[in-house]
Amino acid sequence: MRYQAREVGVDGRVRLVLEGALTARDRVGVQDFVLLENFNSEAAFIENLRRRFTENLIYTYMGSVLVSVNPYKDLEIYSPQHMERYRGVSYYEISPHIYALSDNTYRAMKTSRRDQCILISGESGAGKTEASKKILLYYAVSCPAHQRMASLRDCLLQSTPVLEAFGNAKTLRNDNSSRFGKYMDIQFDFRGVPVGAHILNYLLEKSRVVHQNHGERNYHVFYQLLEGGTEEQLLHLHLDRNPQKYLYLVKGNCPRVSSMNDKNGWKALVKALSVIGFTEGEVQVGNPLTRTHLLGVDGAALTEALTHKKLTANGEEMISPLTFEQAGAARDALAQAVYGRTFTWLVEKINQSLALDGSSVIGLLDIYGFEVFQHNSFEQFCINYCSEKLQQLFIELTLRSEQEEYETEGVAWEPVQYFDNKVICDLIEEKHKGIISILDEECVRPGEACDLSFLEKLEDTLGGHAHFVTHKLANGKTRRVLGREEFRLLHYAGEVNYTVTGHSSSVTWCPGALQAATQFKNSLTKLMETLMSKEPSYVRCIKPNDAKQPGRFDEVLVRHQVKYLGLMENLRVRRAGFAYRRHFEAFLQRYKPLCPETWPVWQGELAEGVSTLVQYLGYKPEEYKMGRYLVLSEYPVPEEIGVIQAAWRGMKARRRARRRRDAA
Ligand code: AD9
Ligand code: MG
Repeated sequence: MRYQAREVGVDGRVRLVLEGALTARDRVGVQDFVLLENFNSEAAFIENLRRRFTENLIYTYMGSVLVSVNPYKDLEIYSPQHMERYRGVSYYEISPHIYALSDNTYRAMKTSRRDQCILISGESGAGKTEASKKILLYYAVSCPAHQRMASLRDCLLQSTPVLEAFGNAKTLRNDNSSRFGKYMDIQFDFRGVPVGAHILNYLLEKSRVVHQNHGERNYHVFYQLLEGGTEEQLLHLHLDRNPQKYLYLVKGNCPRVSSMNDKNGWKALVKALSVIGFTEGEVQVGNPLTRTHLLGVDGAALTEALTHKKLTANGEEMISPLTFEQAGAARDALAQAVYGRTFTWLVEKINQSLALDGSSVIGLLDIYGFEVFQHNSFEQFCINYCSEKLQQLFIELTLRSEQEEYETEGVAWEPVQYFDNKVICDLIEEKHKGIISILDEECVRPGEACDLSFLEKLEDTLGGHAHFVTHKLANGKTRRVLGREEFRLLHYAGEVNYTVTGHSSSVTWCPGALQAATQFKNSLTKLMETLMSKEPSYVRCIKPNDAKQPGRFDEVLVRHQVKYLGLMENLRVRRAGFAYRRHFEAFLQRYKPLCPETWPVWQGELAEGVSTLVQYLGYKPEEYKMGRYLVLSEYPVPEEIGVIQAAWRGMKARRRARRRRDAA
């Protein structure tokens, strides 16, 4: 008798499927793309995703990569019972889940003692932040903890509502869009108990504080405060409940979001702040952009500073009034600076409450996703640049390193071609001739730095680049019309037109971007180094539709993401080699009860033991390869679940019987 495959039902149970049997697989697809019969076909790949999505099976593996499709509805799959089900179980034994990935990463950290990281990617609204919250929840709830660690656990979990209130906002792509990047190190002690954490935040989108596009909102916290704050609090802050009364909240003309409850958001925020240890005074002043006395400055002095400028001419200082627009710009700049500092201060406070080093680390990266709007400014440029870097890291670590592993193991394979987005990363960040360098130079140029001269400089330097287009360079040959104040980048994930001039001074490139771009580039470089030093796991998030609706699977949209995420290439690399690989020792240890020659102890060479075992298990020669240290096969030992369990059960029963006999 021979099992063809195992499948995991909707109930999470494993069934062994007999050869030739018609299965539920036709309905729910395969749980690992590696098992797809037609693994070269993009249509089959998408059909598999669709089938599973329809059955509420939002997770699918591709080897050790977890692909996740946003269900846009709450699924009953994240309970403590589910956590329990995934604890200590291997990938293939139970239906794919974000908890399985969390648990495997945790165990890898414990057994290998190597730092791990989980990289979550996907475009805006694909489900990255939700995934990262589930992972955090899994570690907070299911890892062993000491009594005194209970407070750490609470701080860990409560950091999310605080950072989301101040750092997330409704955009056209996502009602709860992260407007900052977040990398969190979770520290574990040698027993695997979480003992501390540290958060690094990346470039908060500050222009949102003073300007929102139509249909978008400012940061959640403002609406939460107005909706949920007590009369007393609002009085103290001189605030009116109606958000439409505030210049900084009306621009998007969207005070309410149907999927959000601002009143509850406020309650959650206040609770979270107190758990983390903010004092009552801090909680109130923590809401910036109010009256001058709350900023702790003299009102008259501030007014003077915001409406006048100091000039030095012929060695003499002169004070001259600003125009209405200039004064507005000064006020906006101040508001953004205050908000930016408040955010940094919040992160510092949270870090203080979590500070404690452990012996190993799991890093969790949830960063803003690729986004395209009608108008894209400097901040979209940074966000999309970040997305490019993350894709580059993925390519580096999976497509490239995986192929190199076959080489090291001496296994023959057909090299897989893929699009390497390094060319776009270089276009943005290369020294002297990348966009960021040019921007920097333009911003420090004596005289009036201007957005349009920046654009001209870009044209001069990057004119011939395949991924860079402007109105002048396009010669009318492009699909979407380009304005005279725009340049277009052909990103790995799609085309984006960036406007170099802004609708207000807050969103222009020069000199507002001065240093910011270089700083951002440097912090990203550092982040990539941190991630490279750890063993990575991946969650690739896919957005099923643009309407934020449950049950809708837009094939065109999904196909586009499958393409640019490089999932087909990723699968080909997995399949070209062997999906399943284990070190000789681990393989022998696990499967030795299945073969009389290797049980209970194999005395000879490890490789020989493994060969003996696979041959005994009936593997055909083309179904496995012996590498230098690894045994690679197309599928895991099929009988793994049923037979191994039976074997171990038998062994335990025999041992019990022996003990009973000895006792007697
Ligand atoms: V952005 O780049 O920060 O704009 P994300 O982070 O990728 O984006 P997010 O996790 O915020 O997207 O998901 C968007 C919305 O989809 C959430 O607010 C939920 O309403 C919905 N979502 C995402 N994942 C899940 C899930 N596993 N279960 C239920 C989900 N709903
Ligand atoms: Mg997010």
